[in-house]
Parts: sequence; structure tokens; C-alpha cells
Amino acid sequence: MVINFWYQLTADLSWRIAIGCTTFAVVLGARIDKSGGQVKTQVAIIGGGPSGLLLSQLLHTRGIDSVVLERKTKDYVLGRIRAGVLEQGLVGLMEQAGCADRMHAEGFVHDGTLISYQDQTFRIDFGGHTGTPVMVYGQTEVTRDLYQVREAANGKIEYNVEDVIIHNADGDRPFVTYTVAGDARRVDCDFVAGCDGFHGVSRKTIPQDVRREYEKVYPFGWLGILSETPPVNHELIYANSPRGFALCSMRNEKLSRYYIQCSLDDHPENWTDDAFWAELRRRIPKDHADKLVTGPSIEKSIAPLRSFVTEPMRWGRLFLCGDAAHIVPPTGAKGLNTAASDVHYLYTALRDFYENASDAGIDAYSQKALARVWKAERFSWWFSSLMHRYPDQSDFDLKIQIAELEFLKSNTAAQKAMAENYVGLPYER
Ligand code: RFL
Ligand code: PHB
Repeated sequence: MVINFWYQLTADLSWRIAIGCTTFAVVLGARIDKSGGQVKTQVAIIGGGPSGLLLSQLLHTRGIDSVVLERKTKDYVLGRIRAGVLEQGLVGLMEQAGCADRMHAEGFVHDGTLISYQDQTFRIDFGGHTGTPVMVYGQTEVTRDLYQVREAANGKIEYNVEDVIIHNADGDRPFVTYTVAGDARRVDCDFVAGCDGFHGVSRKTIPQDVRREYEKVYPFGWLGILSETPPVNHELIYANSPRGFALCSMRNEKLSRYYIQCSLDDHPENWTDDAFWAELRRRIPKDHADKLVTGPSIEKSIAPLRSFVTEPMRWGRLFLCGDAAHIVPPTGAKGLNTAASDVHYLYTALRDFYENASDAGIDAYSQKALARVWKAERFSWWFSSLMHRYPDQSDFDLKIQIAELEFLKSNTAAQKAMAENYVGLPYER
């Protein structure tokens, strides 16, 4: 009873004082009281993947308190091999978050990429067309760096959370309930950030009659392997071959990441390492195939390809970020980068709220985030359509695909458009 009264009072006070008074909000936010499994914070973040951790750390740099609730363990999150290419926007956010040193020391700056089809190979010159490179640095390392700064700052991350439910998102005082090893807990907050990926609970909290979903499922997947071998080329190679798409990527000079298009009913166990290397060799340009260094795979998995967007990305005090709101096929490396632009818009909006007592940012969040999301969706869809073999592709479709590749190879304006999208469109102010 006493706890509940105190709790209601601080929840109410925090909310009122937060409006228009940073200092008080910061002081209250930092005063996280925990009693009987109840915690008070400013922003409850569901999901401790890259979106959730980055948002939490950025808010921390401005004295805005958050609690991250993660369904898995830290090791599990770090075990997921995913993105490898970071746009400058994300690089800049890592700098603002105070955890970019290792990325700058160990990441690889790429000024272009190779595209191959039939017996042709050409290069898209990012530097020449946009003056901007991309950074090759694995999502695993981004996440590791974010965990490190969150832990150094005593950031609150709860692992192994189950049964997460978001309450009152459309009211004034949202709260989140969950269990850890059967123990019921609750976080009261001003806002909830849904950073819990495609299979999380946040998106589904938005009522069905408010939510509109757009989806395209592709009739193939990517079989990917990680191997402790030197990359076949110093830049990425995207290959359109009659046997299907292939991608040569990397994590560092001793760690390569390769993908081949596969059918949706395929399984990683169907592929010995030798079979994978043989198939990759058949799909990439001959001069590269000849110098491909092979070795045992240390990870092998299949990812289906999907385009997905949910609208709106805000419902009351709940804001969706990253894969919770949208998915792109990995062709063009936009998933993590689009998650990062959401984080940028939400972080800016929350700063505006706490520091300037302005609702303008949070009111504009969904529209601003979606405007950029749809451009990334278009680019990923276009690049996927250009590079893959579709089961139902007619001879006409194939001719069009080759004509488009030839146009891209020879047309500077088309290359510039591709480079601008690949390195990442600017964040709107
Ligand atoms: P994540 O990474 O899925 O993290 C969500 C977190 O939420 C947790 N969670 C919950 N926690 C609490 N309660 C619940 N009910 C929960 N439900 C889920 C999960 O355990 C998880 O830890 O989403 P986030 O943070 O939005 O990050 C998105 C990125 O991970 C994703 O977009 C990229 O990996 C996509 N992607 C790529 N993106 C790029 O920008 N560049 C690339 O080069 C790139 N390559 C890729 C990719 C994705 C791939 N796969 C496997 C889908 C390559 C591949 C193969
Ligand atoms: C990766 O390195 O995992 C990667 C790189 C580029 C992509 C997709 C994935 O387009």
C-alpha cells in the first residue's frame, strides 16, 4: 500500500517535472528506486539488440534514464551474426554514444563495391559519387561496444525477461510488466521504446485497427557462412549469376562472410563446407573464384528475405524502432542502418521533450522515421530484384534485368543514385 502510494506519486511527479525542466527530470530519472520488483525510469526500452542499446546509451549521454529489458542473455545476443556494413549516420551515432574508438581502429572504410553479372564486373565508386564511404564493422562488434559503455555507466539491463506486457501505452502513465525466472516485475516510465525486433511484443501492442502492415516475401533465402579465411577481395562483391545471387563480404582481414541465394526449403545441414565453396566459386567472377581461399565454416545459417513495414511507428507513448517496425531484404545492408535512423529520430525527439518541453519531435517521429524507412525499403527491394534469380522469372524478365545492369554499368547518373542510397540517405532534421 505504502509502496503503491509512493510509486504513484513519483510516477506522477516525474512526468510533470519532466515537462519543461531537464534538471529535475534528470535527477528524478537517475533516482531509480526498486522496491518489491518495481522500478521507475523515464524510458523503458524493450529489446537489448543494437537499437535498444544505442538508444539507451544516447539517452544516457543527455542524462535521460532508461531500463533495457532483453529476452535473451548477453552471450546469445552477441552470438547472432548479422549486419556488416554501417552507414556514416550510424558511425556518427556511435561517436555520439561515446563508443566509436574500436570501430575506427578496427573497422574497414570502403569507398566502393563491385557488381558482377554474366562475364562483366564493374565498380560503384561511393567516394567519387558521394564523397562518403561506408564502414565495414560487424553488428556483433557494434553490440559488444554498446554493452561495454552501458555496463561502464551502470546502465540497467535486465536479461532473460519473459511475458513482457506493455500497459497504458495510449495513456499518461505507461508501465511494463514482465517476469524473470517466474518473479513478477514492473517498470513505470514516461515512454516505451519498442526495440524488440520483428518477433517482439511491441508492434503487436498497437491495436490491429490502428496498425497497417505492408509485406513482400521473396521466394528465396540467403545461405550465409562465416569463415576464418582472408576475404577474396578488399571490397564487397555482389554477383548476379545464372545459378543465383552471391555476396562476398567480410568482417576483418582474417574473417570472411559469404552468402549464396538458396531455396526457401533448403537447410544449412544440406550444405557441406565443400559444397558451399564450390557453389560460391561458380557464382562469382572467375578471377576472384580462382583466388578464393576456403576453410572450415564457423557459422552457417539461412535467412529468408522479406520486406515489411508497419504504420504508424508511434501509438501514444509507445515508439517502435528498428526491426520491430520494419524489415528489409539484406541486399544493400539497410536493416541495421535503418534501425539506427529510427534511433536518431527518437533520441532527438526525446531530447526535445525533456530538454525543451516540446512535443514536436515525438509528434513528428512516426512520419519522419517512415519517410526514410520507405526509401530504404525501395532501395533494398530494387537491389534485390536486380541481383537475384526468381523461380518464375520469364526470358523477358531476365532480359530486363540484364538491361538494367548494363545501364547501371554505363550510366553515371544511375551509379550516383545507387551510391547515394548505398552509403545512406541523409537524416532529415
Ligand atoms: P534485433 O537485432 O532483432 O534485436 C531485438 C532484440 O529484442 C529482443 N526481444 C525481446 N526482448 C524482450 N521482450 C521481448 N518480448 C522480446 N522479443 C525480442 C531480442 O532477443 C533481440 O535481442 O533488432 P534491432 O535492434 O532493431 O536491430 C536490427 C538489426 O539486427 C537488423 O536490421 C540487421 O541485422 C539486418 N541486417 C543487416 N543490416 C544492415 O544494416 N547491414 C547489413 O549488412 C545487414 N546484414 C542483416 C544482415 C540481417 C540478417 N539476418 C539474419 C536477418 C544480414 C543478415 C543475414
Ligand atoms: C554482411 O557482411 O553480412 C553483409 C554485407 C552486405 C550486405 C548484406 C550483408 O548487403
